[in-house]
Amino acid sequence: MRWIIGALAIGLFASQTPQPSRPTITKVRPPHWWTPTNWRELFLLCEGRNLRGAKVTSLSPDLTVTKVQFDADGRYLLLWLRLAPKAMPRPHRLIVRTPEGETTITFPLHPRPPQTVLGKGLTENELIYLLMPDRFCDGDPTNNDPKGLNTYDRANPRAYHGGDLKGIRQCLPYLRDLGITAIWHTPIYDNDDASPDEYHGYHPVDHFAVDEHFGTMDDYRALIRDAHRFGIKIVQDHVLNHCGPKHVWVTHTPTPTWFHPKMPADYHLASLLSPDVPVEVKRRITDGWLFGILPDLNQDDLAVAHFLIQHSLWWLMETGADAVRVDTMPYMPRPFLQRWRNALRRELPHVTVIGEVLPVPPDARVQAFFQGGQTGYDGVDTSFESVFDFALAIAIRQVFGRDEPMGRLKEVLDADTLYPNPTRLVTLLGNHDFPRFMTIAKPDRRWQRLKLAATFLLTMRGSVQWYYGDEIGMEGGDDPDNRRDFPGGFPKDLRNAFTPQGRTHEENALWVWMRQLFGLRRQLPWLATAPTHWWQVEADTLIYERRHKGQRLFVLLHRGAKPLQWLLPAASGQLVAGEGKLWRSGRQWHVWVPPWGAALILSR
Ligand SMILES: [Ca+2]
Ligand SMILES: [Ca+2]
Ligand SMILES: [Ca+2]
Ligand SMILES: [Ca+2]
Repeated sequence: MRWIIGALAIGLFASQTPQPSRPTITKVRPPHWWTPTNWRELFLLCEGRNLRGAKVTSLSPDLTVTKVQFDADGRYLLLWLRLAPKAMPRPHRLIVRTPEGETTITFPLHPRPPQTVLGKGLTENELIYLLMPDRFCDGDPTNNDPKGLNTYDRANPRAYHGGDLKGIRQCLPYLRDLGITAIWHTPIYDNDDASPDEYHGYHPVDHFAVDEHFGTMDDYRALIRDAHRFGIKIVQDHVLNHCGPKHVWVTHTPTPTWFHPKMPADYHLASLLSPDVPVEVKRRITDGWLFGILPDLNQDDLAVAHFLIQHSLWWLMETGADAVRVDTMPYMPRPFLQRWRNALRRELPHVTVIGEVLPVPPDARVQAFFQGGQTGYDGVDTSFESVFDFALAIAIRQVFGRDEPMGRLKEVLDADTLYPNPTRLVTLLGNHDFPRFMTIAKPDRRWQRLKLAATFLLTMRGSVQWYYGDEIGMEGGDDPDNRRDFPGGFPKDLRNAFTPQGRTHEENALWVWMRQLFGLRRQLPWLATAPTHWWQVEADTLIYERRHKGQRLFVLLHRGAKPLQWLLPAASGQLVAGEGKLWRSGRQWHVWVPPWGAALILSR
């Protein structure tokens, strides 16, 4: 009797769920690719059920299956394909078979977009405006709590505030009027739907989707299309080092070596510079989990490396973005960085990249080690055009914000010999990881301090990155206070600082000054690359000249108690910006600059 009951029970179970172990596939990453492409060894990470033991057959002559892997739980199928050089742009079918059944993967190859809509890359003279999509402008209040999970709370600095891609698009005229030439936005990957504190986008749970709070892929493409029409380029923010703590990979890893074992990261980046530092010490930097919580991807696992390289190619091909900013660059193995960079160049020769290399304390040697154009002791040339110049940023903040002697700026610039290409550095006053300049500046003369700092930044070598809201002197302490909402970008805001009427007198004066500096910079693009001649370097006075083919720009920055007087070492001159005076007596030109003033004089 007992065996009959047992058989009945099995029979009942089987009838409730017919074919209990038939293979299914719910997600394929990347979801599609392009043809023709130079990236022809394609890796598909397929998610589903009952995939253990699967065999895969291609029904397309354009796709050859070269390797099939799966995890012990049958949750992932890791599929390696070779694309024919002239593969047809159409859906291609693959059959996945296990002894229990079969399923089909339909994998589309899209026609490769024409070169005219693909990324143009950044020039040396780019003026890059950094913004956080959640904190700039809310163009669509209907997506503010898209899943009804209470992720939206403007009173909570660690929650979504409603900013989105439509909002950025609406503000393009503002950015064009200000005079910037590119936007770098922090990541828009789908982050965990239930975690309000992931408003920043750096914790992807799906590398191939736009977060619901920011809009859709169509919204993003519309933003890029319009930005390009305005002459504004787009810099994407790619996170290659880690994924979000809530990623499904954390509980079900696709391969046993997908992540490094959990251990807190070491942040002493200078250890990477020396061949003598033991490998184990360096691996604590490259293999550790940032803040002890960010799942650290193992780029030495070939599947991980392919996944990440493809994800970068995919976003660039899909959207036509112009450049990539790479998050937490030194925390990844350098051979991988080189490989990633070269793969991008082969597919998209014009796209440029900027690495975030942020040594604490500031260290130009570490920044230089990661810039491309030189081969390190490890045999690696990262080939990254640009890294941020945090060493100079810290010095500018200390000098103009905290009264350190101005000579410190020259000292930092004297280290330019370390860099393969100092004019490709990206300079800045701060970003979303630093307290705002206005907040760290001494309370006396804060507006003049910011004005002088910005004048130095915009008249020195390198590309410039500007943090949203600094043009109206926004305040903010440590993260997340430094990520306040741009006033006027959000429903019920009491004022709109996107318009002159919505700014205070001081805010507007700074805004107008910034527009003038950005304009000057576009008018004299050689400021990014020209040599610097130092005329006067004192604690409270800095006079330097940038020279290019018969044009000379003299920059006088002065914060002494008395006005500055100086004889212009040129036969003529024109005050192009600033509150100084310039007059001629006999054959001499005299310059006068008031305390806490700046004067920019152009001679031809
Ligand atoms: Ca919104
Ligand atoms: Ca989602
Ligand atoms: Ca989400
Ligand atoms: Ca790492």
